[in-house]
Amino acid sequence: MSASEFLPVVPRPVSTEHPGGAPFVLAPGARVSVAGAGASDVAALLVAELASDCRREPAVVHEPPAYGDIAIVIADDETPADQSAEGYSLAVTAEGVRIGAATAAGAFWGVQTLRQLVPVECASDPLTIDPVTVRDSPRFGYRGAMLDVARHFFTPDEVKRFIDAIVLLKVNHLHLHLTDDQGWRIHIESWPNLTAHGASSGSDGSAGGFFTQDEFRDIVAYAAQRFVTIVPELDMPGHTNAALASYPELNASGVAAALYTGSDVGFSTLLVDDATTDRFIDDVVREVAALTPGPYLHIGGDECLSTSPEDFLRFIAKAAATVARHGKTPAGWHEMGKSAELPDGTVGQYWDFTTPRGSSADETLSFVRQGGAVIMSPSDVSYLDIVYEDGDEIGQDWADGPTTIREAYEWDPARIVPGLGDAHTLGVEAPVWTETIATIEEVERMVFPRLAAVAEIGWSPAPADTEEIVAARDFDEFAPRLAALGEHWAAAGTDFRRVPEVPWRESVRA
Ligand code: TNX
Repeated sequence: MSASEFLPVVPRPVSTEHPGGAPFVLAPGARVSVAGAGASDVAALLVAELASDCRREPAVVHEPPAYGDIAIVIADDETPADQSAEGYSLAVTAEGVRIGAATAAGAFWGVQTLRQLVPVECASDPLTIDPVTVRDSPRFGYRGAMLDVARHFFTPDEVKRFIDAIVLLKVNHLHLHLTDDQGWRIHIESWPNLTAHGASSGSDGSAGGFFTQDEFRDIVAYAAQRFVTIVPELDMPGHTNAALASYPELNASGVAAALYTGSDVGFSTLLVDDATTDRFIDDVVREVAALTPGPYLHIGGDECLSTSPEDFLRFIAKAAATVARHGKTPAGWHEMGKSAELPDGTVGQYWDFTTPRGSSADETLSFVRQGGAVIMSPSDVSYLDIVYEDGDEIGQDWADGPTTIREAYEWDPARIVPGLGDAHTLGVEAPVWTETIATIEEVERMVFPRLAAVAEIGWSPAPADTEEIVAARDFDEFAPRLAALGEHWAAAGTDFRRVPEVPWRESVRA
């Protein structure tokens, strides 16, 4: 590949051709020509980006493109060869830019590729793009990030800012960890003290906070406009101290627990086979299911060190059935696979290491045996709260930390749990837990650039089938593309860690 063929795009597209010739120039008077259902909404998002980044606001027209226009075409005959619902094509020539897709989502991902090709100096310099043809579609339908709003709370505006940043990487699911020992963050009409009291605390004595149901609906709608599905998590039966602090009747002692602001895990549990607890689960699941148009409702199930093994099995079978009864597909951390009574299709989320320990692999395959699928979040490479370097002030190191950008890149979801192939893998997700992370800027410095690595693993084709995963993914090829992305992050005001392995451009070095 010659330097002129370098395409500074993350995730790396499936195929790229460089026909050569004169570049595309976005001239004054250029328009965005739209055709097909949903194209004008996608065009509006593109125009908003061009307006804020480049101070150009092309008109959106429902007419065939003229010379120099940007066309967005959504039509059945744009379906990619692999039939992917999210695929797109992008052609840049002197005559114009054309994004073609069978769905609005595909067109939106094509727009994200285009945004990365627009020079960051577009506000002052001519906006030119070298000719290129891209054909692209994702390896996995589920490319996720998880934000823990329970330990430290993040406001709706901060969550939207996070959504804006993840879509540039074609991440299409945002898992919100809404409840934990330190706080309950979603208002529940039938159990109002969960937020009146249980939202008033946070890690390290932080202020807490919660989403009203209207605010949550607004986040869901904002995400949906950007083709992101919100996956709400109500973690149970462990990680429930905030609920236990809000309602004495949920406690074995009949006395409300104290609010908790530390970082221990595994000390709290809901009661099992208890009528009040059953009513509680039914109510919170019903209300959150009603706020959630997406298919999944995550019920946690991790680190239940204070629940007996027998109680855990009974609890999980009942809680997962409750989710299914309210019309959602249950999802949970891989420990939930201990249960052989999961509703058909229950999704498991693997969070053990890239080399499985104990029974984690078998618990993960249990979801497949029960008709479900798996999301891969190996904690030693995809946990974004793990420190980058020894001595970092923010972050944890329990998951074989530090986790460098290279480690976040050099793994593959099909090579972790023996017997789990792509067919039963929904995709990948990178979580950011926030015990030590107090502000959205700190979140961004932990998330970026490592989320770009996980997003590429979720989108781009699997590496060639070699034994040596390190050889199969070429970090040296990835790093210059990250450097280009760094300029876009800096221009967009997204913070990121200037890790030493990436040749960041002079202009973005902090
Ligand atoms: C483990 S991963 C947890 C979280 C912590 C995280 C800290 C998982 C399912 N549970 O409760 O916040 O480690 O890195």
